[in-house]
Amino acid sequence: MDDRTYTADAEPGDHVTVAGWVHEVRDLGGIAFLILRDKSGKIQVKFEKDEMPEELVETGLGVHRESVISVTGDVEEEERAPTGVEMLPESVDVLNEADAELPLDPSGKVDADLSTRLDNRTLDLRKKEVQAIFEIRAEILRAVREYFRSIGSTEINTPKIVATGTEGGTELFPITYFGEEAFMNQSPQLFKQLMVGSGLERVFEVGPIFRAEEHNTPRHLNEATMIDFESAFIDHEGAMDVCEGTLKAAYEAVEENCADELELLGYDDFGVPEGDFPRLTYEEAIERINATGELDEQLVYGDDLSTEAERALGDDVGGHYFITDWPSEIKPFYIQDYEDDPDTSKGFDLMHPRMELVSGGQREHRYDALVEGFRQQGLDPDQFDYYTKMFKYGMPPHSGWAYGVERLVMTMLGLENIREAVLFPRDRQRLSP
Ligand code: ATP
Ligand code: AMO
Repeated sequence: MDDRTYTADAEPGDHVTVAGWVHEVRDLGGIAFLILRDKSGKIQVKFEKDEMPEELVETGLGVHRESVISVTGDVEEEERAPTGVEMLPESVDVLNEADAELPLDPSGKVDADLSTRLDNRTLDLRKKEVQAIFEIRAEILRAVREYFRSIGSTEINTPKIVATGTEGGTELFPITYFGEEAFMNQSPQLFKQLMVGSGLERVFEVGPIFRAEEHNTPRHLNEATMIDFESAFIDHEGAMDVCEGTLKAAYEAVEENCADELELLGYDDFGVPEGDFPRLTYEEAIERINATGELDEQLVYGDDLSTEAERALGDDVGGHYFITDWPSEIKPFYIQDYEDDPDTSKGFDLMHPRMELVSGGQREHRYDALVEGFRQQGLDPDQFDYYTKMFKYGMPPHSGWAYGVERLVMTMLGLENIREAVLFPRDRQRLSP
């Protein structure tokens, strides 16, 4: 592809061209070192002022930090060099000189706040420990796709410009679509359900969702990535099995394939969650939360769980767990209720001790009950005709769920802020870069 050698592959005795960024220049007088950095690592380039052409030394040592250069020369063993080898340059090409003043120090010697880092994400991502987050994110998505394929699930892509919301009207971003009102999609929910009624039966999607969340929090984004799963002929218990399997597959892959990245992030005890995740009913969950005595006010049946309540329960359980059997009225119209207990739904959440990771459930597949569900939530079923009518032509019983990718990365790596798990986060204050 290209004829440069990665710094990590440069062996003593080789004659190579390496290319990358000027990490550091150290001038000790008669001798000077330039540290060149590329994706694979770093290499020391030695300049001996009395023995090398003046022009070469001037070019090599005059270049600003973070400039892009390529260096050609011999590689030699050198015990005192940081990596045990160094290069003796024959030529140095400055491919693009960087400004002398940088808005962010990629060597990490000078701390920067998150906002400065996000404003200069390109420079921020020159730090190995920041890169590590995105290598791990990529590995999670690879592993999850492999897991889905292993259980016979087909990857789909559904529209992101849509006519209706699904997860509550207030969080929609409206747009104009050739003079008509349209919205950015909040969730692939209705489309993935339509696909279980197609010949595909079992599907997944990794894609963006858009939500006009009112507040700035460390765990909400206005554009997030979701891993959605939906399958015909499984109930909510079966969906939880797949949900748990997906999480474990992601953790196992990271443990197996991202040792270097985990080390950079300071993990020496990264563990794959073990055992079956507890499945608490909503009723058990609120009893347990009340029993912790952590809340100022006791929860009563029907309350949604506040952040404090989630934390109290998370501390009490101490690992991942499901909350099942939510009151029907706090779950969306597409979740099915128990036949013998219509006030209780087959919806569930997967929780990490710090926050919610997944919502899911068994879906209402019976046309009449579905349309009634719309009415009960104050939605006009006619607006959703494109969706509901397919329930008249052979829609199987089905279940599914969705993970927020950034929350998965954040909780797996113990990140303080969800923005650290996205390249270019969108929040109330941030529309660029
Ligand atoms: P999702 O939005 O996907 O449902 P979530 O973690 O926000 O995930 P919710 O059930 O909506 O789950 O909210 C749980 C709690 O989190 C709420 O009771 C509230 O205390 C807090 N919370 C949710 N959204 C916000 C927000 N935008 N700003 C501040 N706090 C919020
Ligand atoms: P829900 O709205 O709970 O469910 O979203 C599923 C998961 O997506 C993540 N998530 C977010 N992450 C960051 N910022 C946000 N603003 C944000 N909103 C959601 C969370 C959450 O648990 N259609 C259902 C899923 C289903 O039933 O299949 C849905 O969208 O991790």
